[in-house]
Amino acid sequence: MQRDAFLRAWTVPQVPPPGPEDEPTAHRLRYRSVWISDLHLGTPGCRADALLDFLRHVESDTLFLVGDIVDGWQLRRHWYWPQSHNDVVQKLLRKARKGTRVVFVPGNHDEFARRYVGHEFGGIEVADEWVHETADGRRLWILHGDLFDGVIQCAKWLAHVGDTLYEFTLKLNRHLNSLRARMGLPYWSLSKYLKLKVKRAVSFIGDFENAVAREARRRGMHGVVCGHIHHAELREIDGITYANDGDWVESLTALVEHADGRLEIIDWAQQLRDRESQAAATAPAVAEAA
Ligand SMILES: [Mn+2]
Repeated sequence: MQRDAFLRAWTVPQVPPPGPEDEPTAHRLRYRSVWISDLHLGTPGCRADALLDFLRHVESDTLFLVGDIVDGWQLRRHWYWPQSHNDVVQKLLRKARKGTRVVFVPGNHDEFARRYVGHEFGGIEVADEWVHETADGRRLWILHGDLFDGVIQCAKWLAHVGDTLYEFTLKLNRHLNSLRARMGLPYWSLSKYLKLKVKRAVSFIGDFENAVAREARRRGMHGVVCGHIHHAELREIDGITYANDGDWVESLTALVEHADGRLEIIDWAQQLRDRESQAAATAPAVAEAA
């Protein structure tokens, strides 16, 4: 035994070996439960690389896949399945094999999986919905959430582009109305019309959240966890905990339960940005040392 090597092991910060991805890393996070949904594997929109990074860093006793995991709708129209999407599936199966309880609650885009409710494949349990008890004894109803869609969903996209679109329509409105004036037509506000649409889309999110929370209360739950609307949220609605784990197309978010039952939304896009800026900050120091 080299004494120097022994001492170094205690005094020099340990850098994890650049081994296989599944080796423990320095940034490993551990939670009691993790909820992710709306991965939309099988579509170019899925941020599989960020998701893989998340799955490599985050461990949990239970992992809930809250629907729209594989996008069967888009795959039927157009086959898109790159290696990274395969890696995500492999990673999920591996977690199930290594002792994580993985529960899959199908959504509308992977409704084909609803046929397998009550079964399991590769250690992943499939269920229509689920009731999870937190470490502090709260009962959470888990579902994808598509059952609560209103008819105004078609206007949903407007909520995302709202502001930019609004500025643009103001401009367009001016041109349109000078044209209308020349044609002898009365003033008509395009921006007002669209703003109403955007407002309706924003209220769709609110309506959805209220409807889900109301149903959770009716079922005697303390809270509800869902996905579907790609809008991460964690708040109280009339005494019911409403939690939405977001998505892995735009927001790159997950919901986690800490060991004491506390819930939190994890923003992995922010994680990645932090790590990037950290790497940029330490890069010159490394160069100096070399
Ligand atoms: Mn959905």
